[in-house]
Amino acid sequence: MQIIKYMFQPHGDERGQLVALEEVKDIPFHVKRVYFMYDTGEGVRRGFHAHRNLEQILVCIHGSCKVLLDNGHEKKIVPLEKPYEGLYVSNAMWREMYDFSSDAVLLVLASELYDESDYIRDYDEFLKYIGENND
Ligand code: T46
Repeated sequence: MQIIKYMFQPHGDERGQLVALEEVKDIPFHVKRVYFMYDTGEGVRRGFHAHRNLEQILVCIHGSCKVLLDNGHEKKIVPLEKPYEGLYVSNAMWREMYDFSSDAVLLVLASELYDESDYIRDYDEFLKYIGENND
């Protein structure tokens, strides 16, 4: 499984750092939705689902967390520790986010609007979906 991590360009000067993200140019899709999570309790794991039709970029803009990606054949753990790195998460990819530092803010740029029917929340159903669509 190939992990795609984008290293964004920080524009730094004596005032500090600034990262600008433009759809299509810095992000490989049109961004229809932005959300973020924070105040994530110790030991919490989130996610536990895949999407049928959604591309996302995850950026831990403060603090740190880990993301487990699972394509149904292989699992990889990706630490997110820098505000200028973005993890690309394709459709048909099971994801779990965990090991949030107490100050973590995880920003997500998404290619589609929120749609509960796009979620696959059952792992066996995910494996079936992979077998029918990706193999
Ligand atoms: C994903 C990972 C990385 C909304 O109303 N609109 C939204 O756009 C989102 C994302 C969520 N919600 C509501 C639905 C739930 O009542 O917020 C609540 C928490 O969402 P959820 O339990 O799905 O959160 P996570 O952290 O498990 O997953 C989220 C995204 O849902 C998911 O697409 O890839 O972050």
